[in-house]
Amino acid sequence: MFDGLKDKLGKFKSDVETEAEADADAATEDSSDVDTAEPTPEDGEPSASDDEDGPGLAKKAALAATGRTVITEEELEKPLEQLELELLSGDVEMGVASEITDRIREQLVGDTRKQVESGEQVVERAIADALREVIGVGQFDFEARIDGAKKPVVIVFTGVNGVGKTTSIAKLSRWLEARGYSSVMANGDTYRAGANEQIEEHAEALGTKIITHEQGGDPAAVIYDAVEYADANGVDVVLGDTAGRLHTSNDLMAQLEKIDRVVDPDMTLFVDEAVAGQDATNRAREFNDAAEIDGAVLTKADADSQGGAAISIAHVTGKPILFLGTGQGYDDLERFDPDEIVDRLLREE
Ligand SMILES: Nc1nc2c(ncn2[C@@H]2O[C@H](COP(=O)(O)OP(=O)(O)OP(=O)(O)O)[C@@H](O)[C@H]2O)c(=O)[nH]1
Ligand SMILES: [Mg+2]
Repeated sequence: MFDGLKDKLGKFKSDVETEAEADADAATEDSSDVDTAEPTPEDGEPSASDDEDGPGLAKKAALAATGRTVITEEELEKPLEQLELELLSGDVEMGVASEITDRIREQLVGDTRKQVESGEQVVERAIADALREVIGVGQFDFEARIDGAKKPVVIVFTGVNGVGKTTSIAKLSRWLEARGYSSVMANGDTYRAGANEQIEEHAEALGTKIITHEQGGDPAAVIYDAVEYADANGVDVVLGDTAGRLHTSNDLMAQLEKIDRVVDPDMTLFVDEAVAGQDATNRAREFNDAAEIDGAVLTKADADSQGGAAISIAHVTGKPILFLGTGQGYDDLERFDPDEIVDRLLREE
């Protein structure tokens, strides 16, 4: 999963190592006659060997002799620049790429490494911390939110056509059922021919109640009916589908705004596919502007994607990715866990 990103991060790790080692070697050769007993200048004044770029070679040698060394900003510059370019080419949004590299720089520059912890571990920790900060934006406990909310909890799904909204609704119905919550689906996609039949098939396979109106009907009215059904029948969650395409994208946004106004959902989840990369990130921003989202579902994480959308969407919208779609089956839905994603991205195989 997200192999493009994984490769790029791995390359950065080894780039920094190579730079740091080359400099450390130079330092040891250059300063065999320096007193290596004291790693830092006693009086806090810059030592004679310090230059504008940070600790001088003599000081690095001194630190190395005591089992400690520092990574300088200079050593990091090239690999960081390279990483930023690689992230951009891997569909990471520009602001997110510089946020990641800034955080890594901040954490690594001047970091005093102990020999017990290899340089690689220090670099890996810096990357992990930076990624976790960026992709963990806004995370909340989805199940706890469902549990604590007044029933029925109304969730509306938005996103462009073909990204996996309807499939994700079906998967979430299964996910909720497994945790003891009943649900009703509402087909707010009254635009596309065949939309009713498609969602009805899912409902039948899952044994979930489905509310539909005729094609061309008012989507807000369908979801509203489902809320009334849920109210009357003690159903916990309403899962409202929406059209992915109307005559124009302005019509689509206006329709979503109307649903938002009329139904006033407890949560709006934006759905997009990992394979759409930067486009998915841009759409997340656009949809969030039209009908504020509470979180995102990133589908097709099983298909070969760079991973840029997975690490950009939360930072760009301020709303977390809550679920990953990992296949076409009803059970192919995972909670998006930032720690787990970071582990996967940095794990060596
Ligand atoms: N591999 C894979 N395929 C998926 C995933 N989620 C959805 N799909 C497939 O993507 C296709 C489109 O899914 P839909 O759920 O119909 O997409 P939609 O957003 O409802 O599309 P519209 O109703 O046209 O707007 C289907 O063939 C799904 O099986 C996923 O996580 N992984
Ligand atoms: Mg659909």
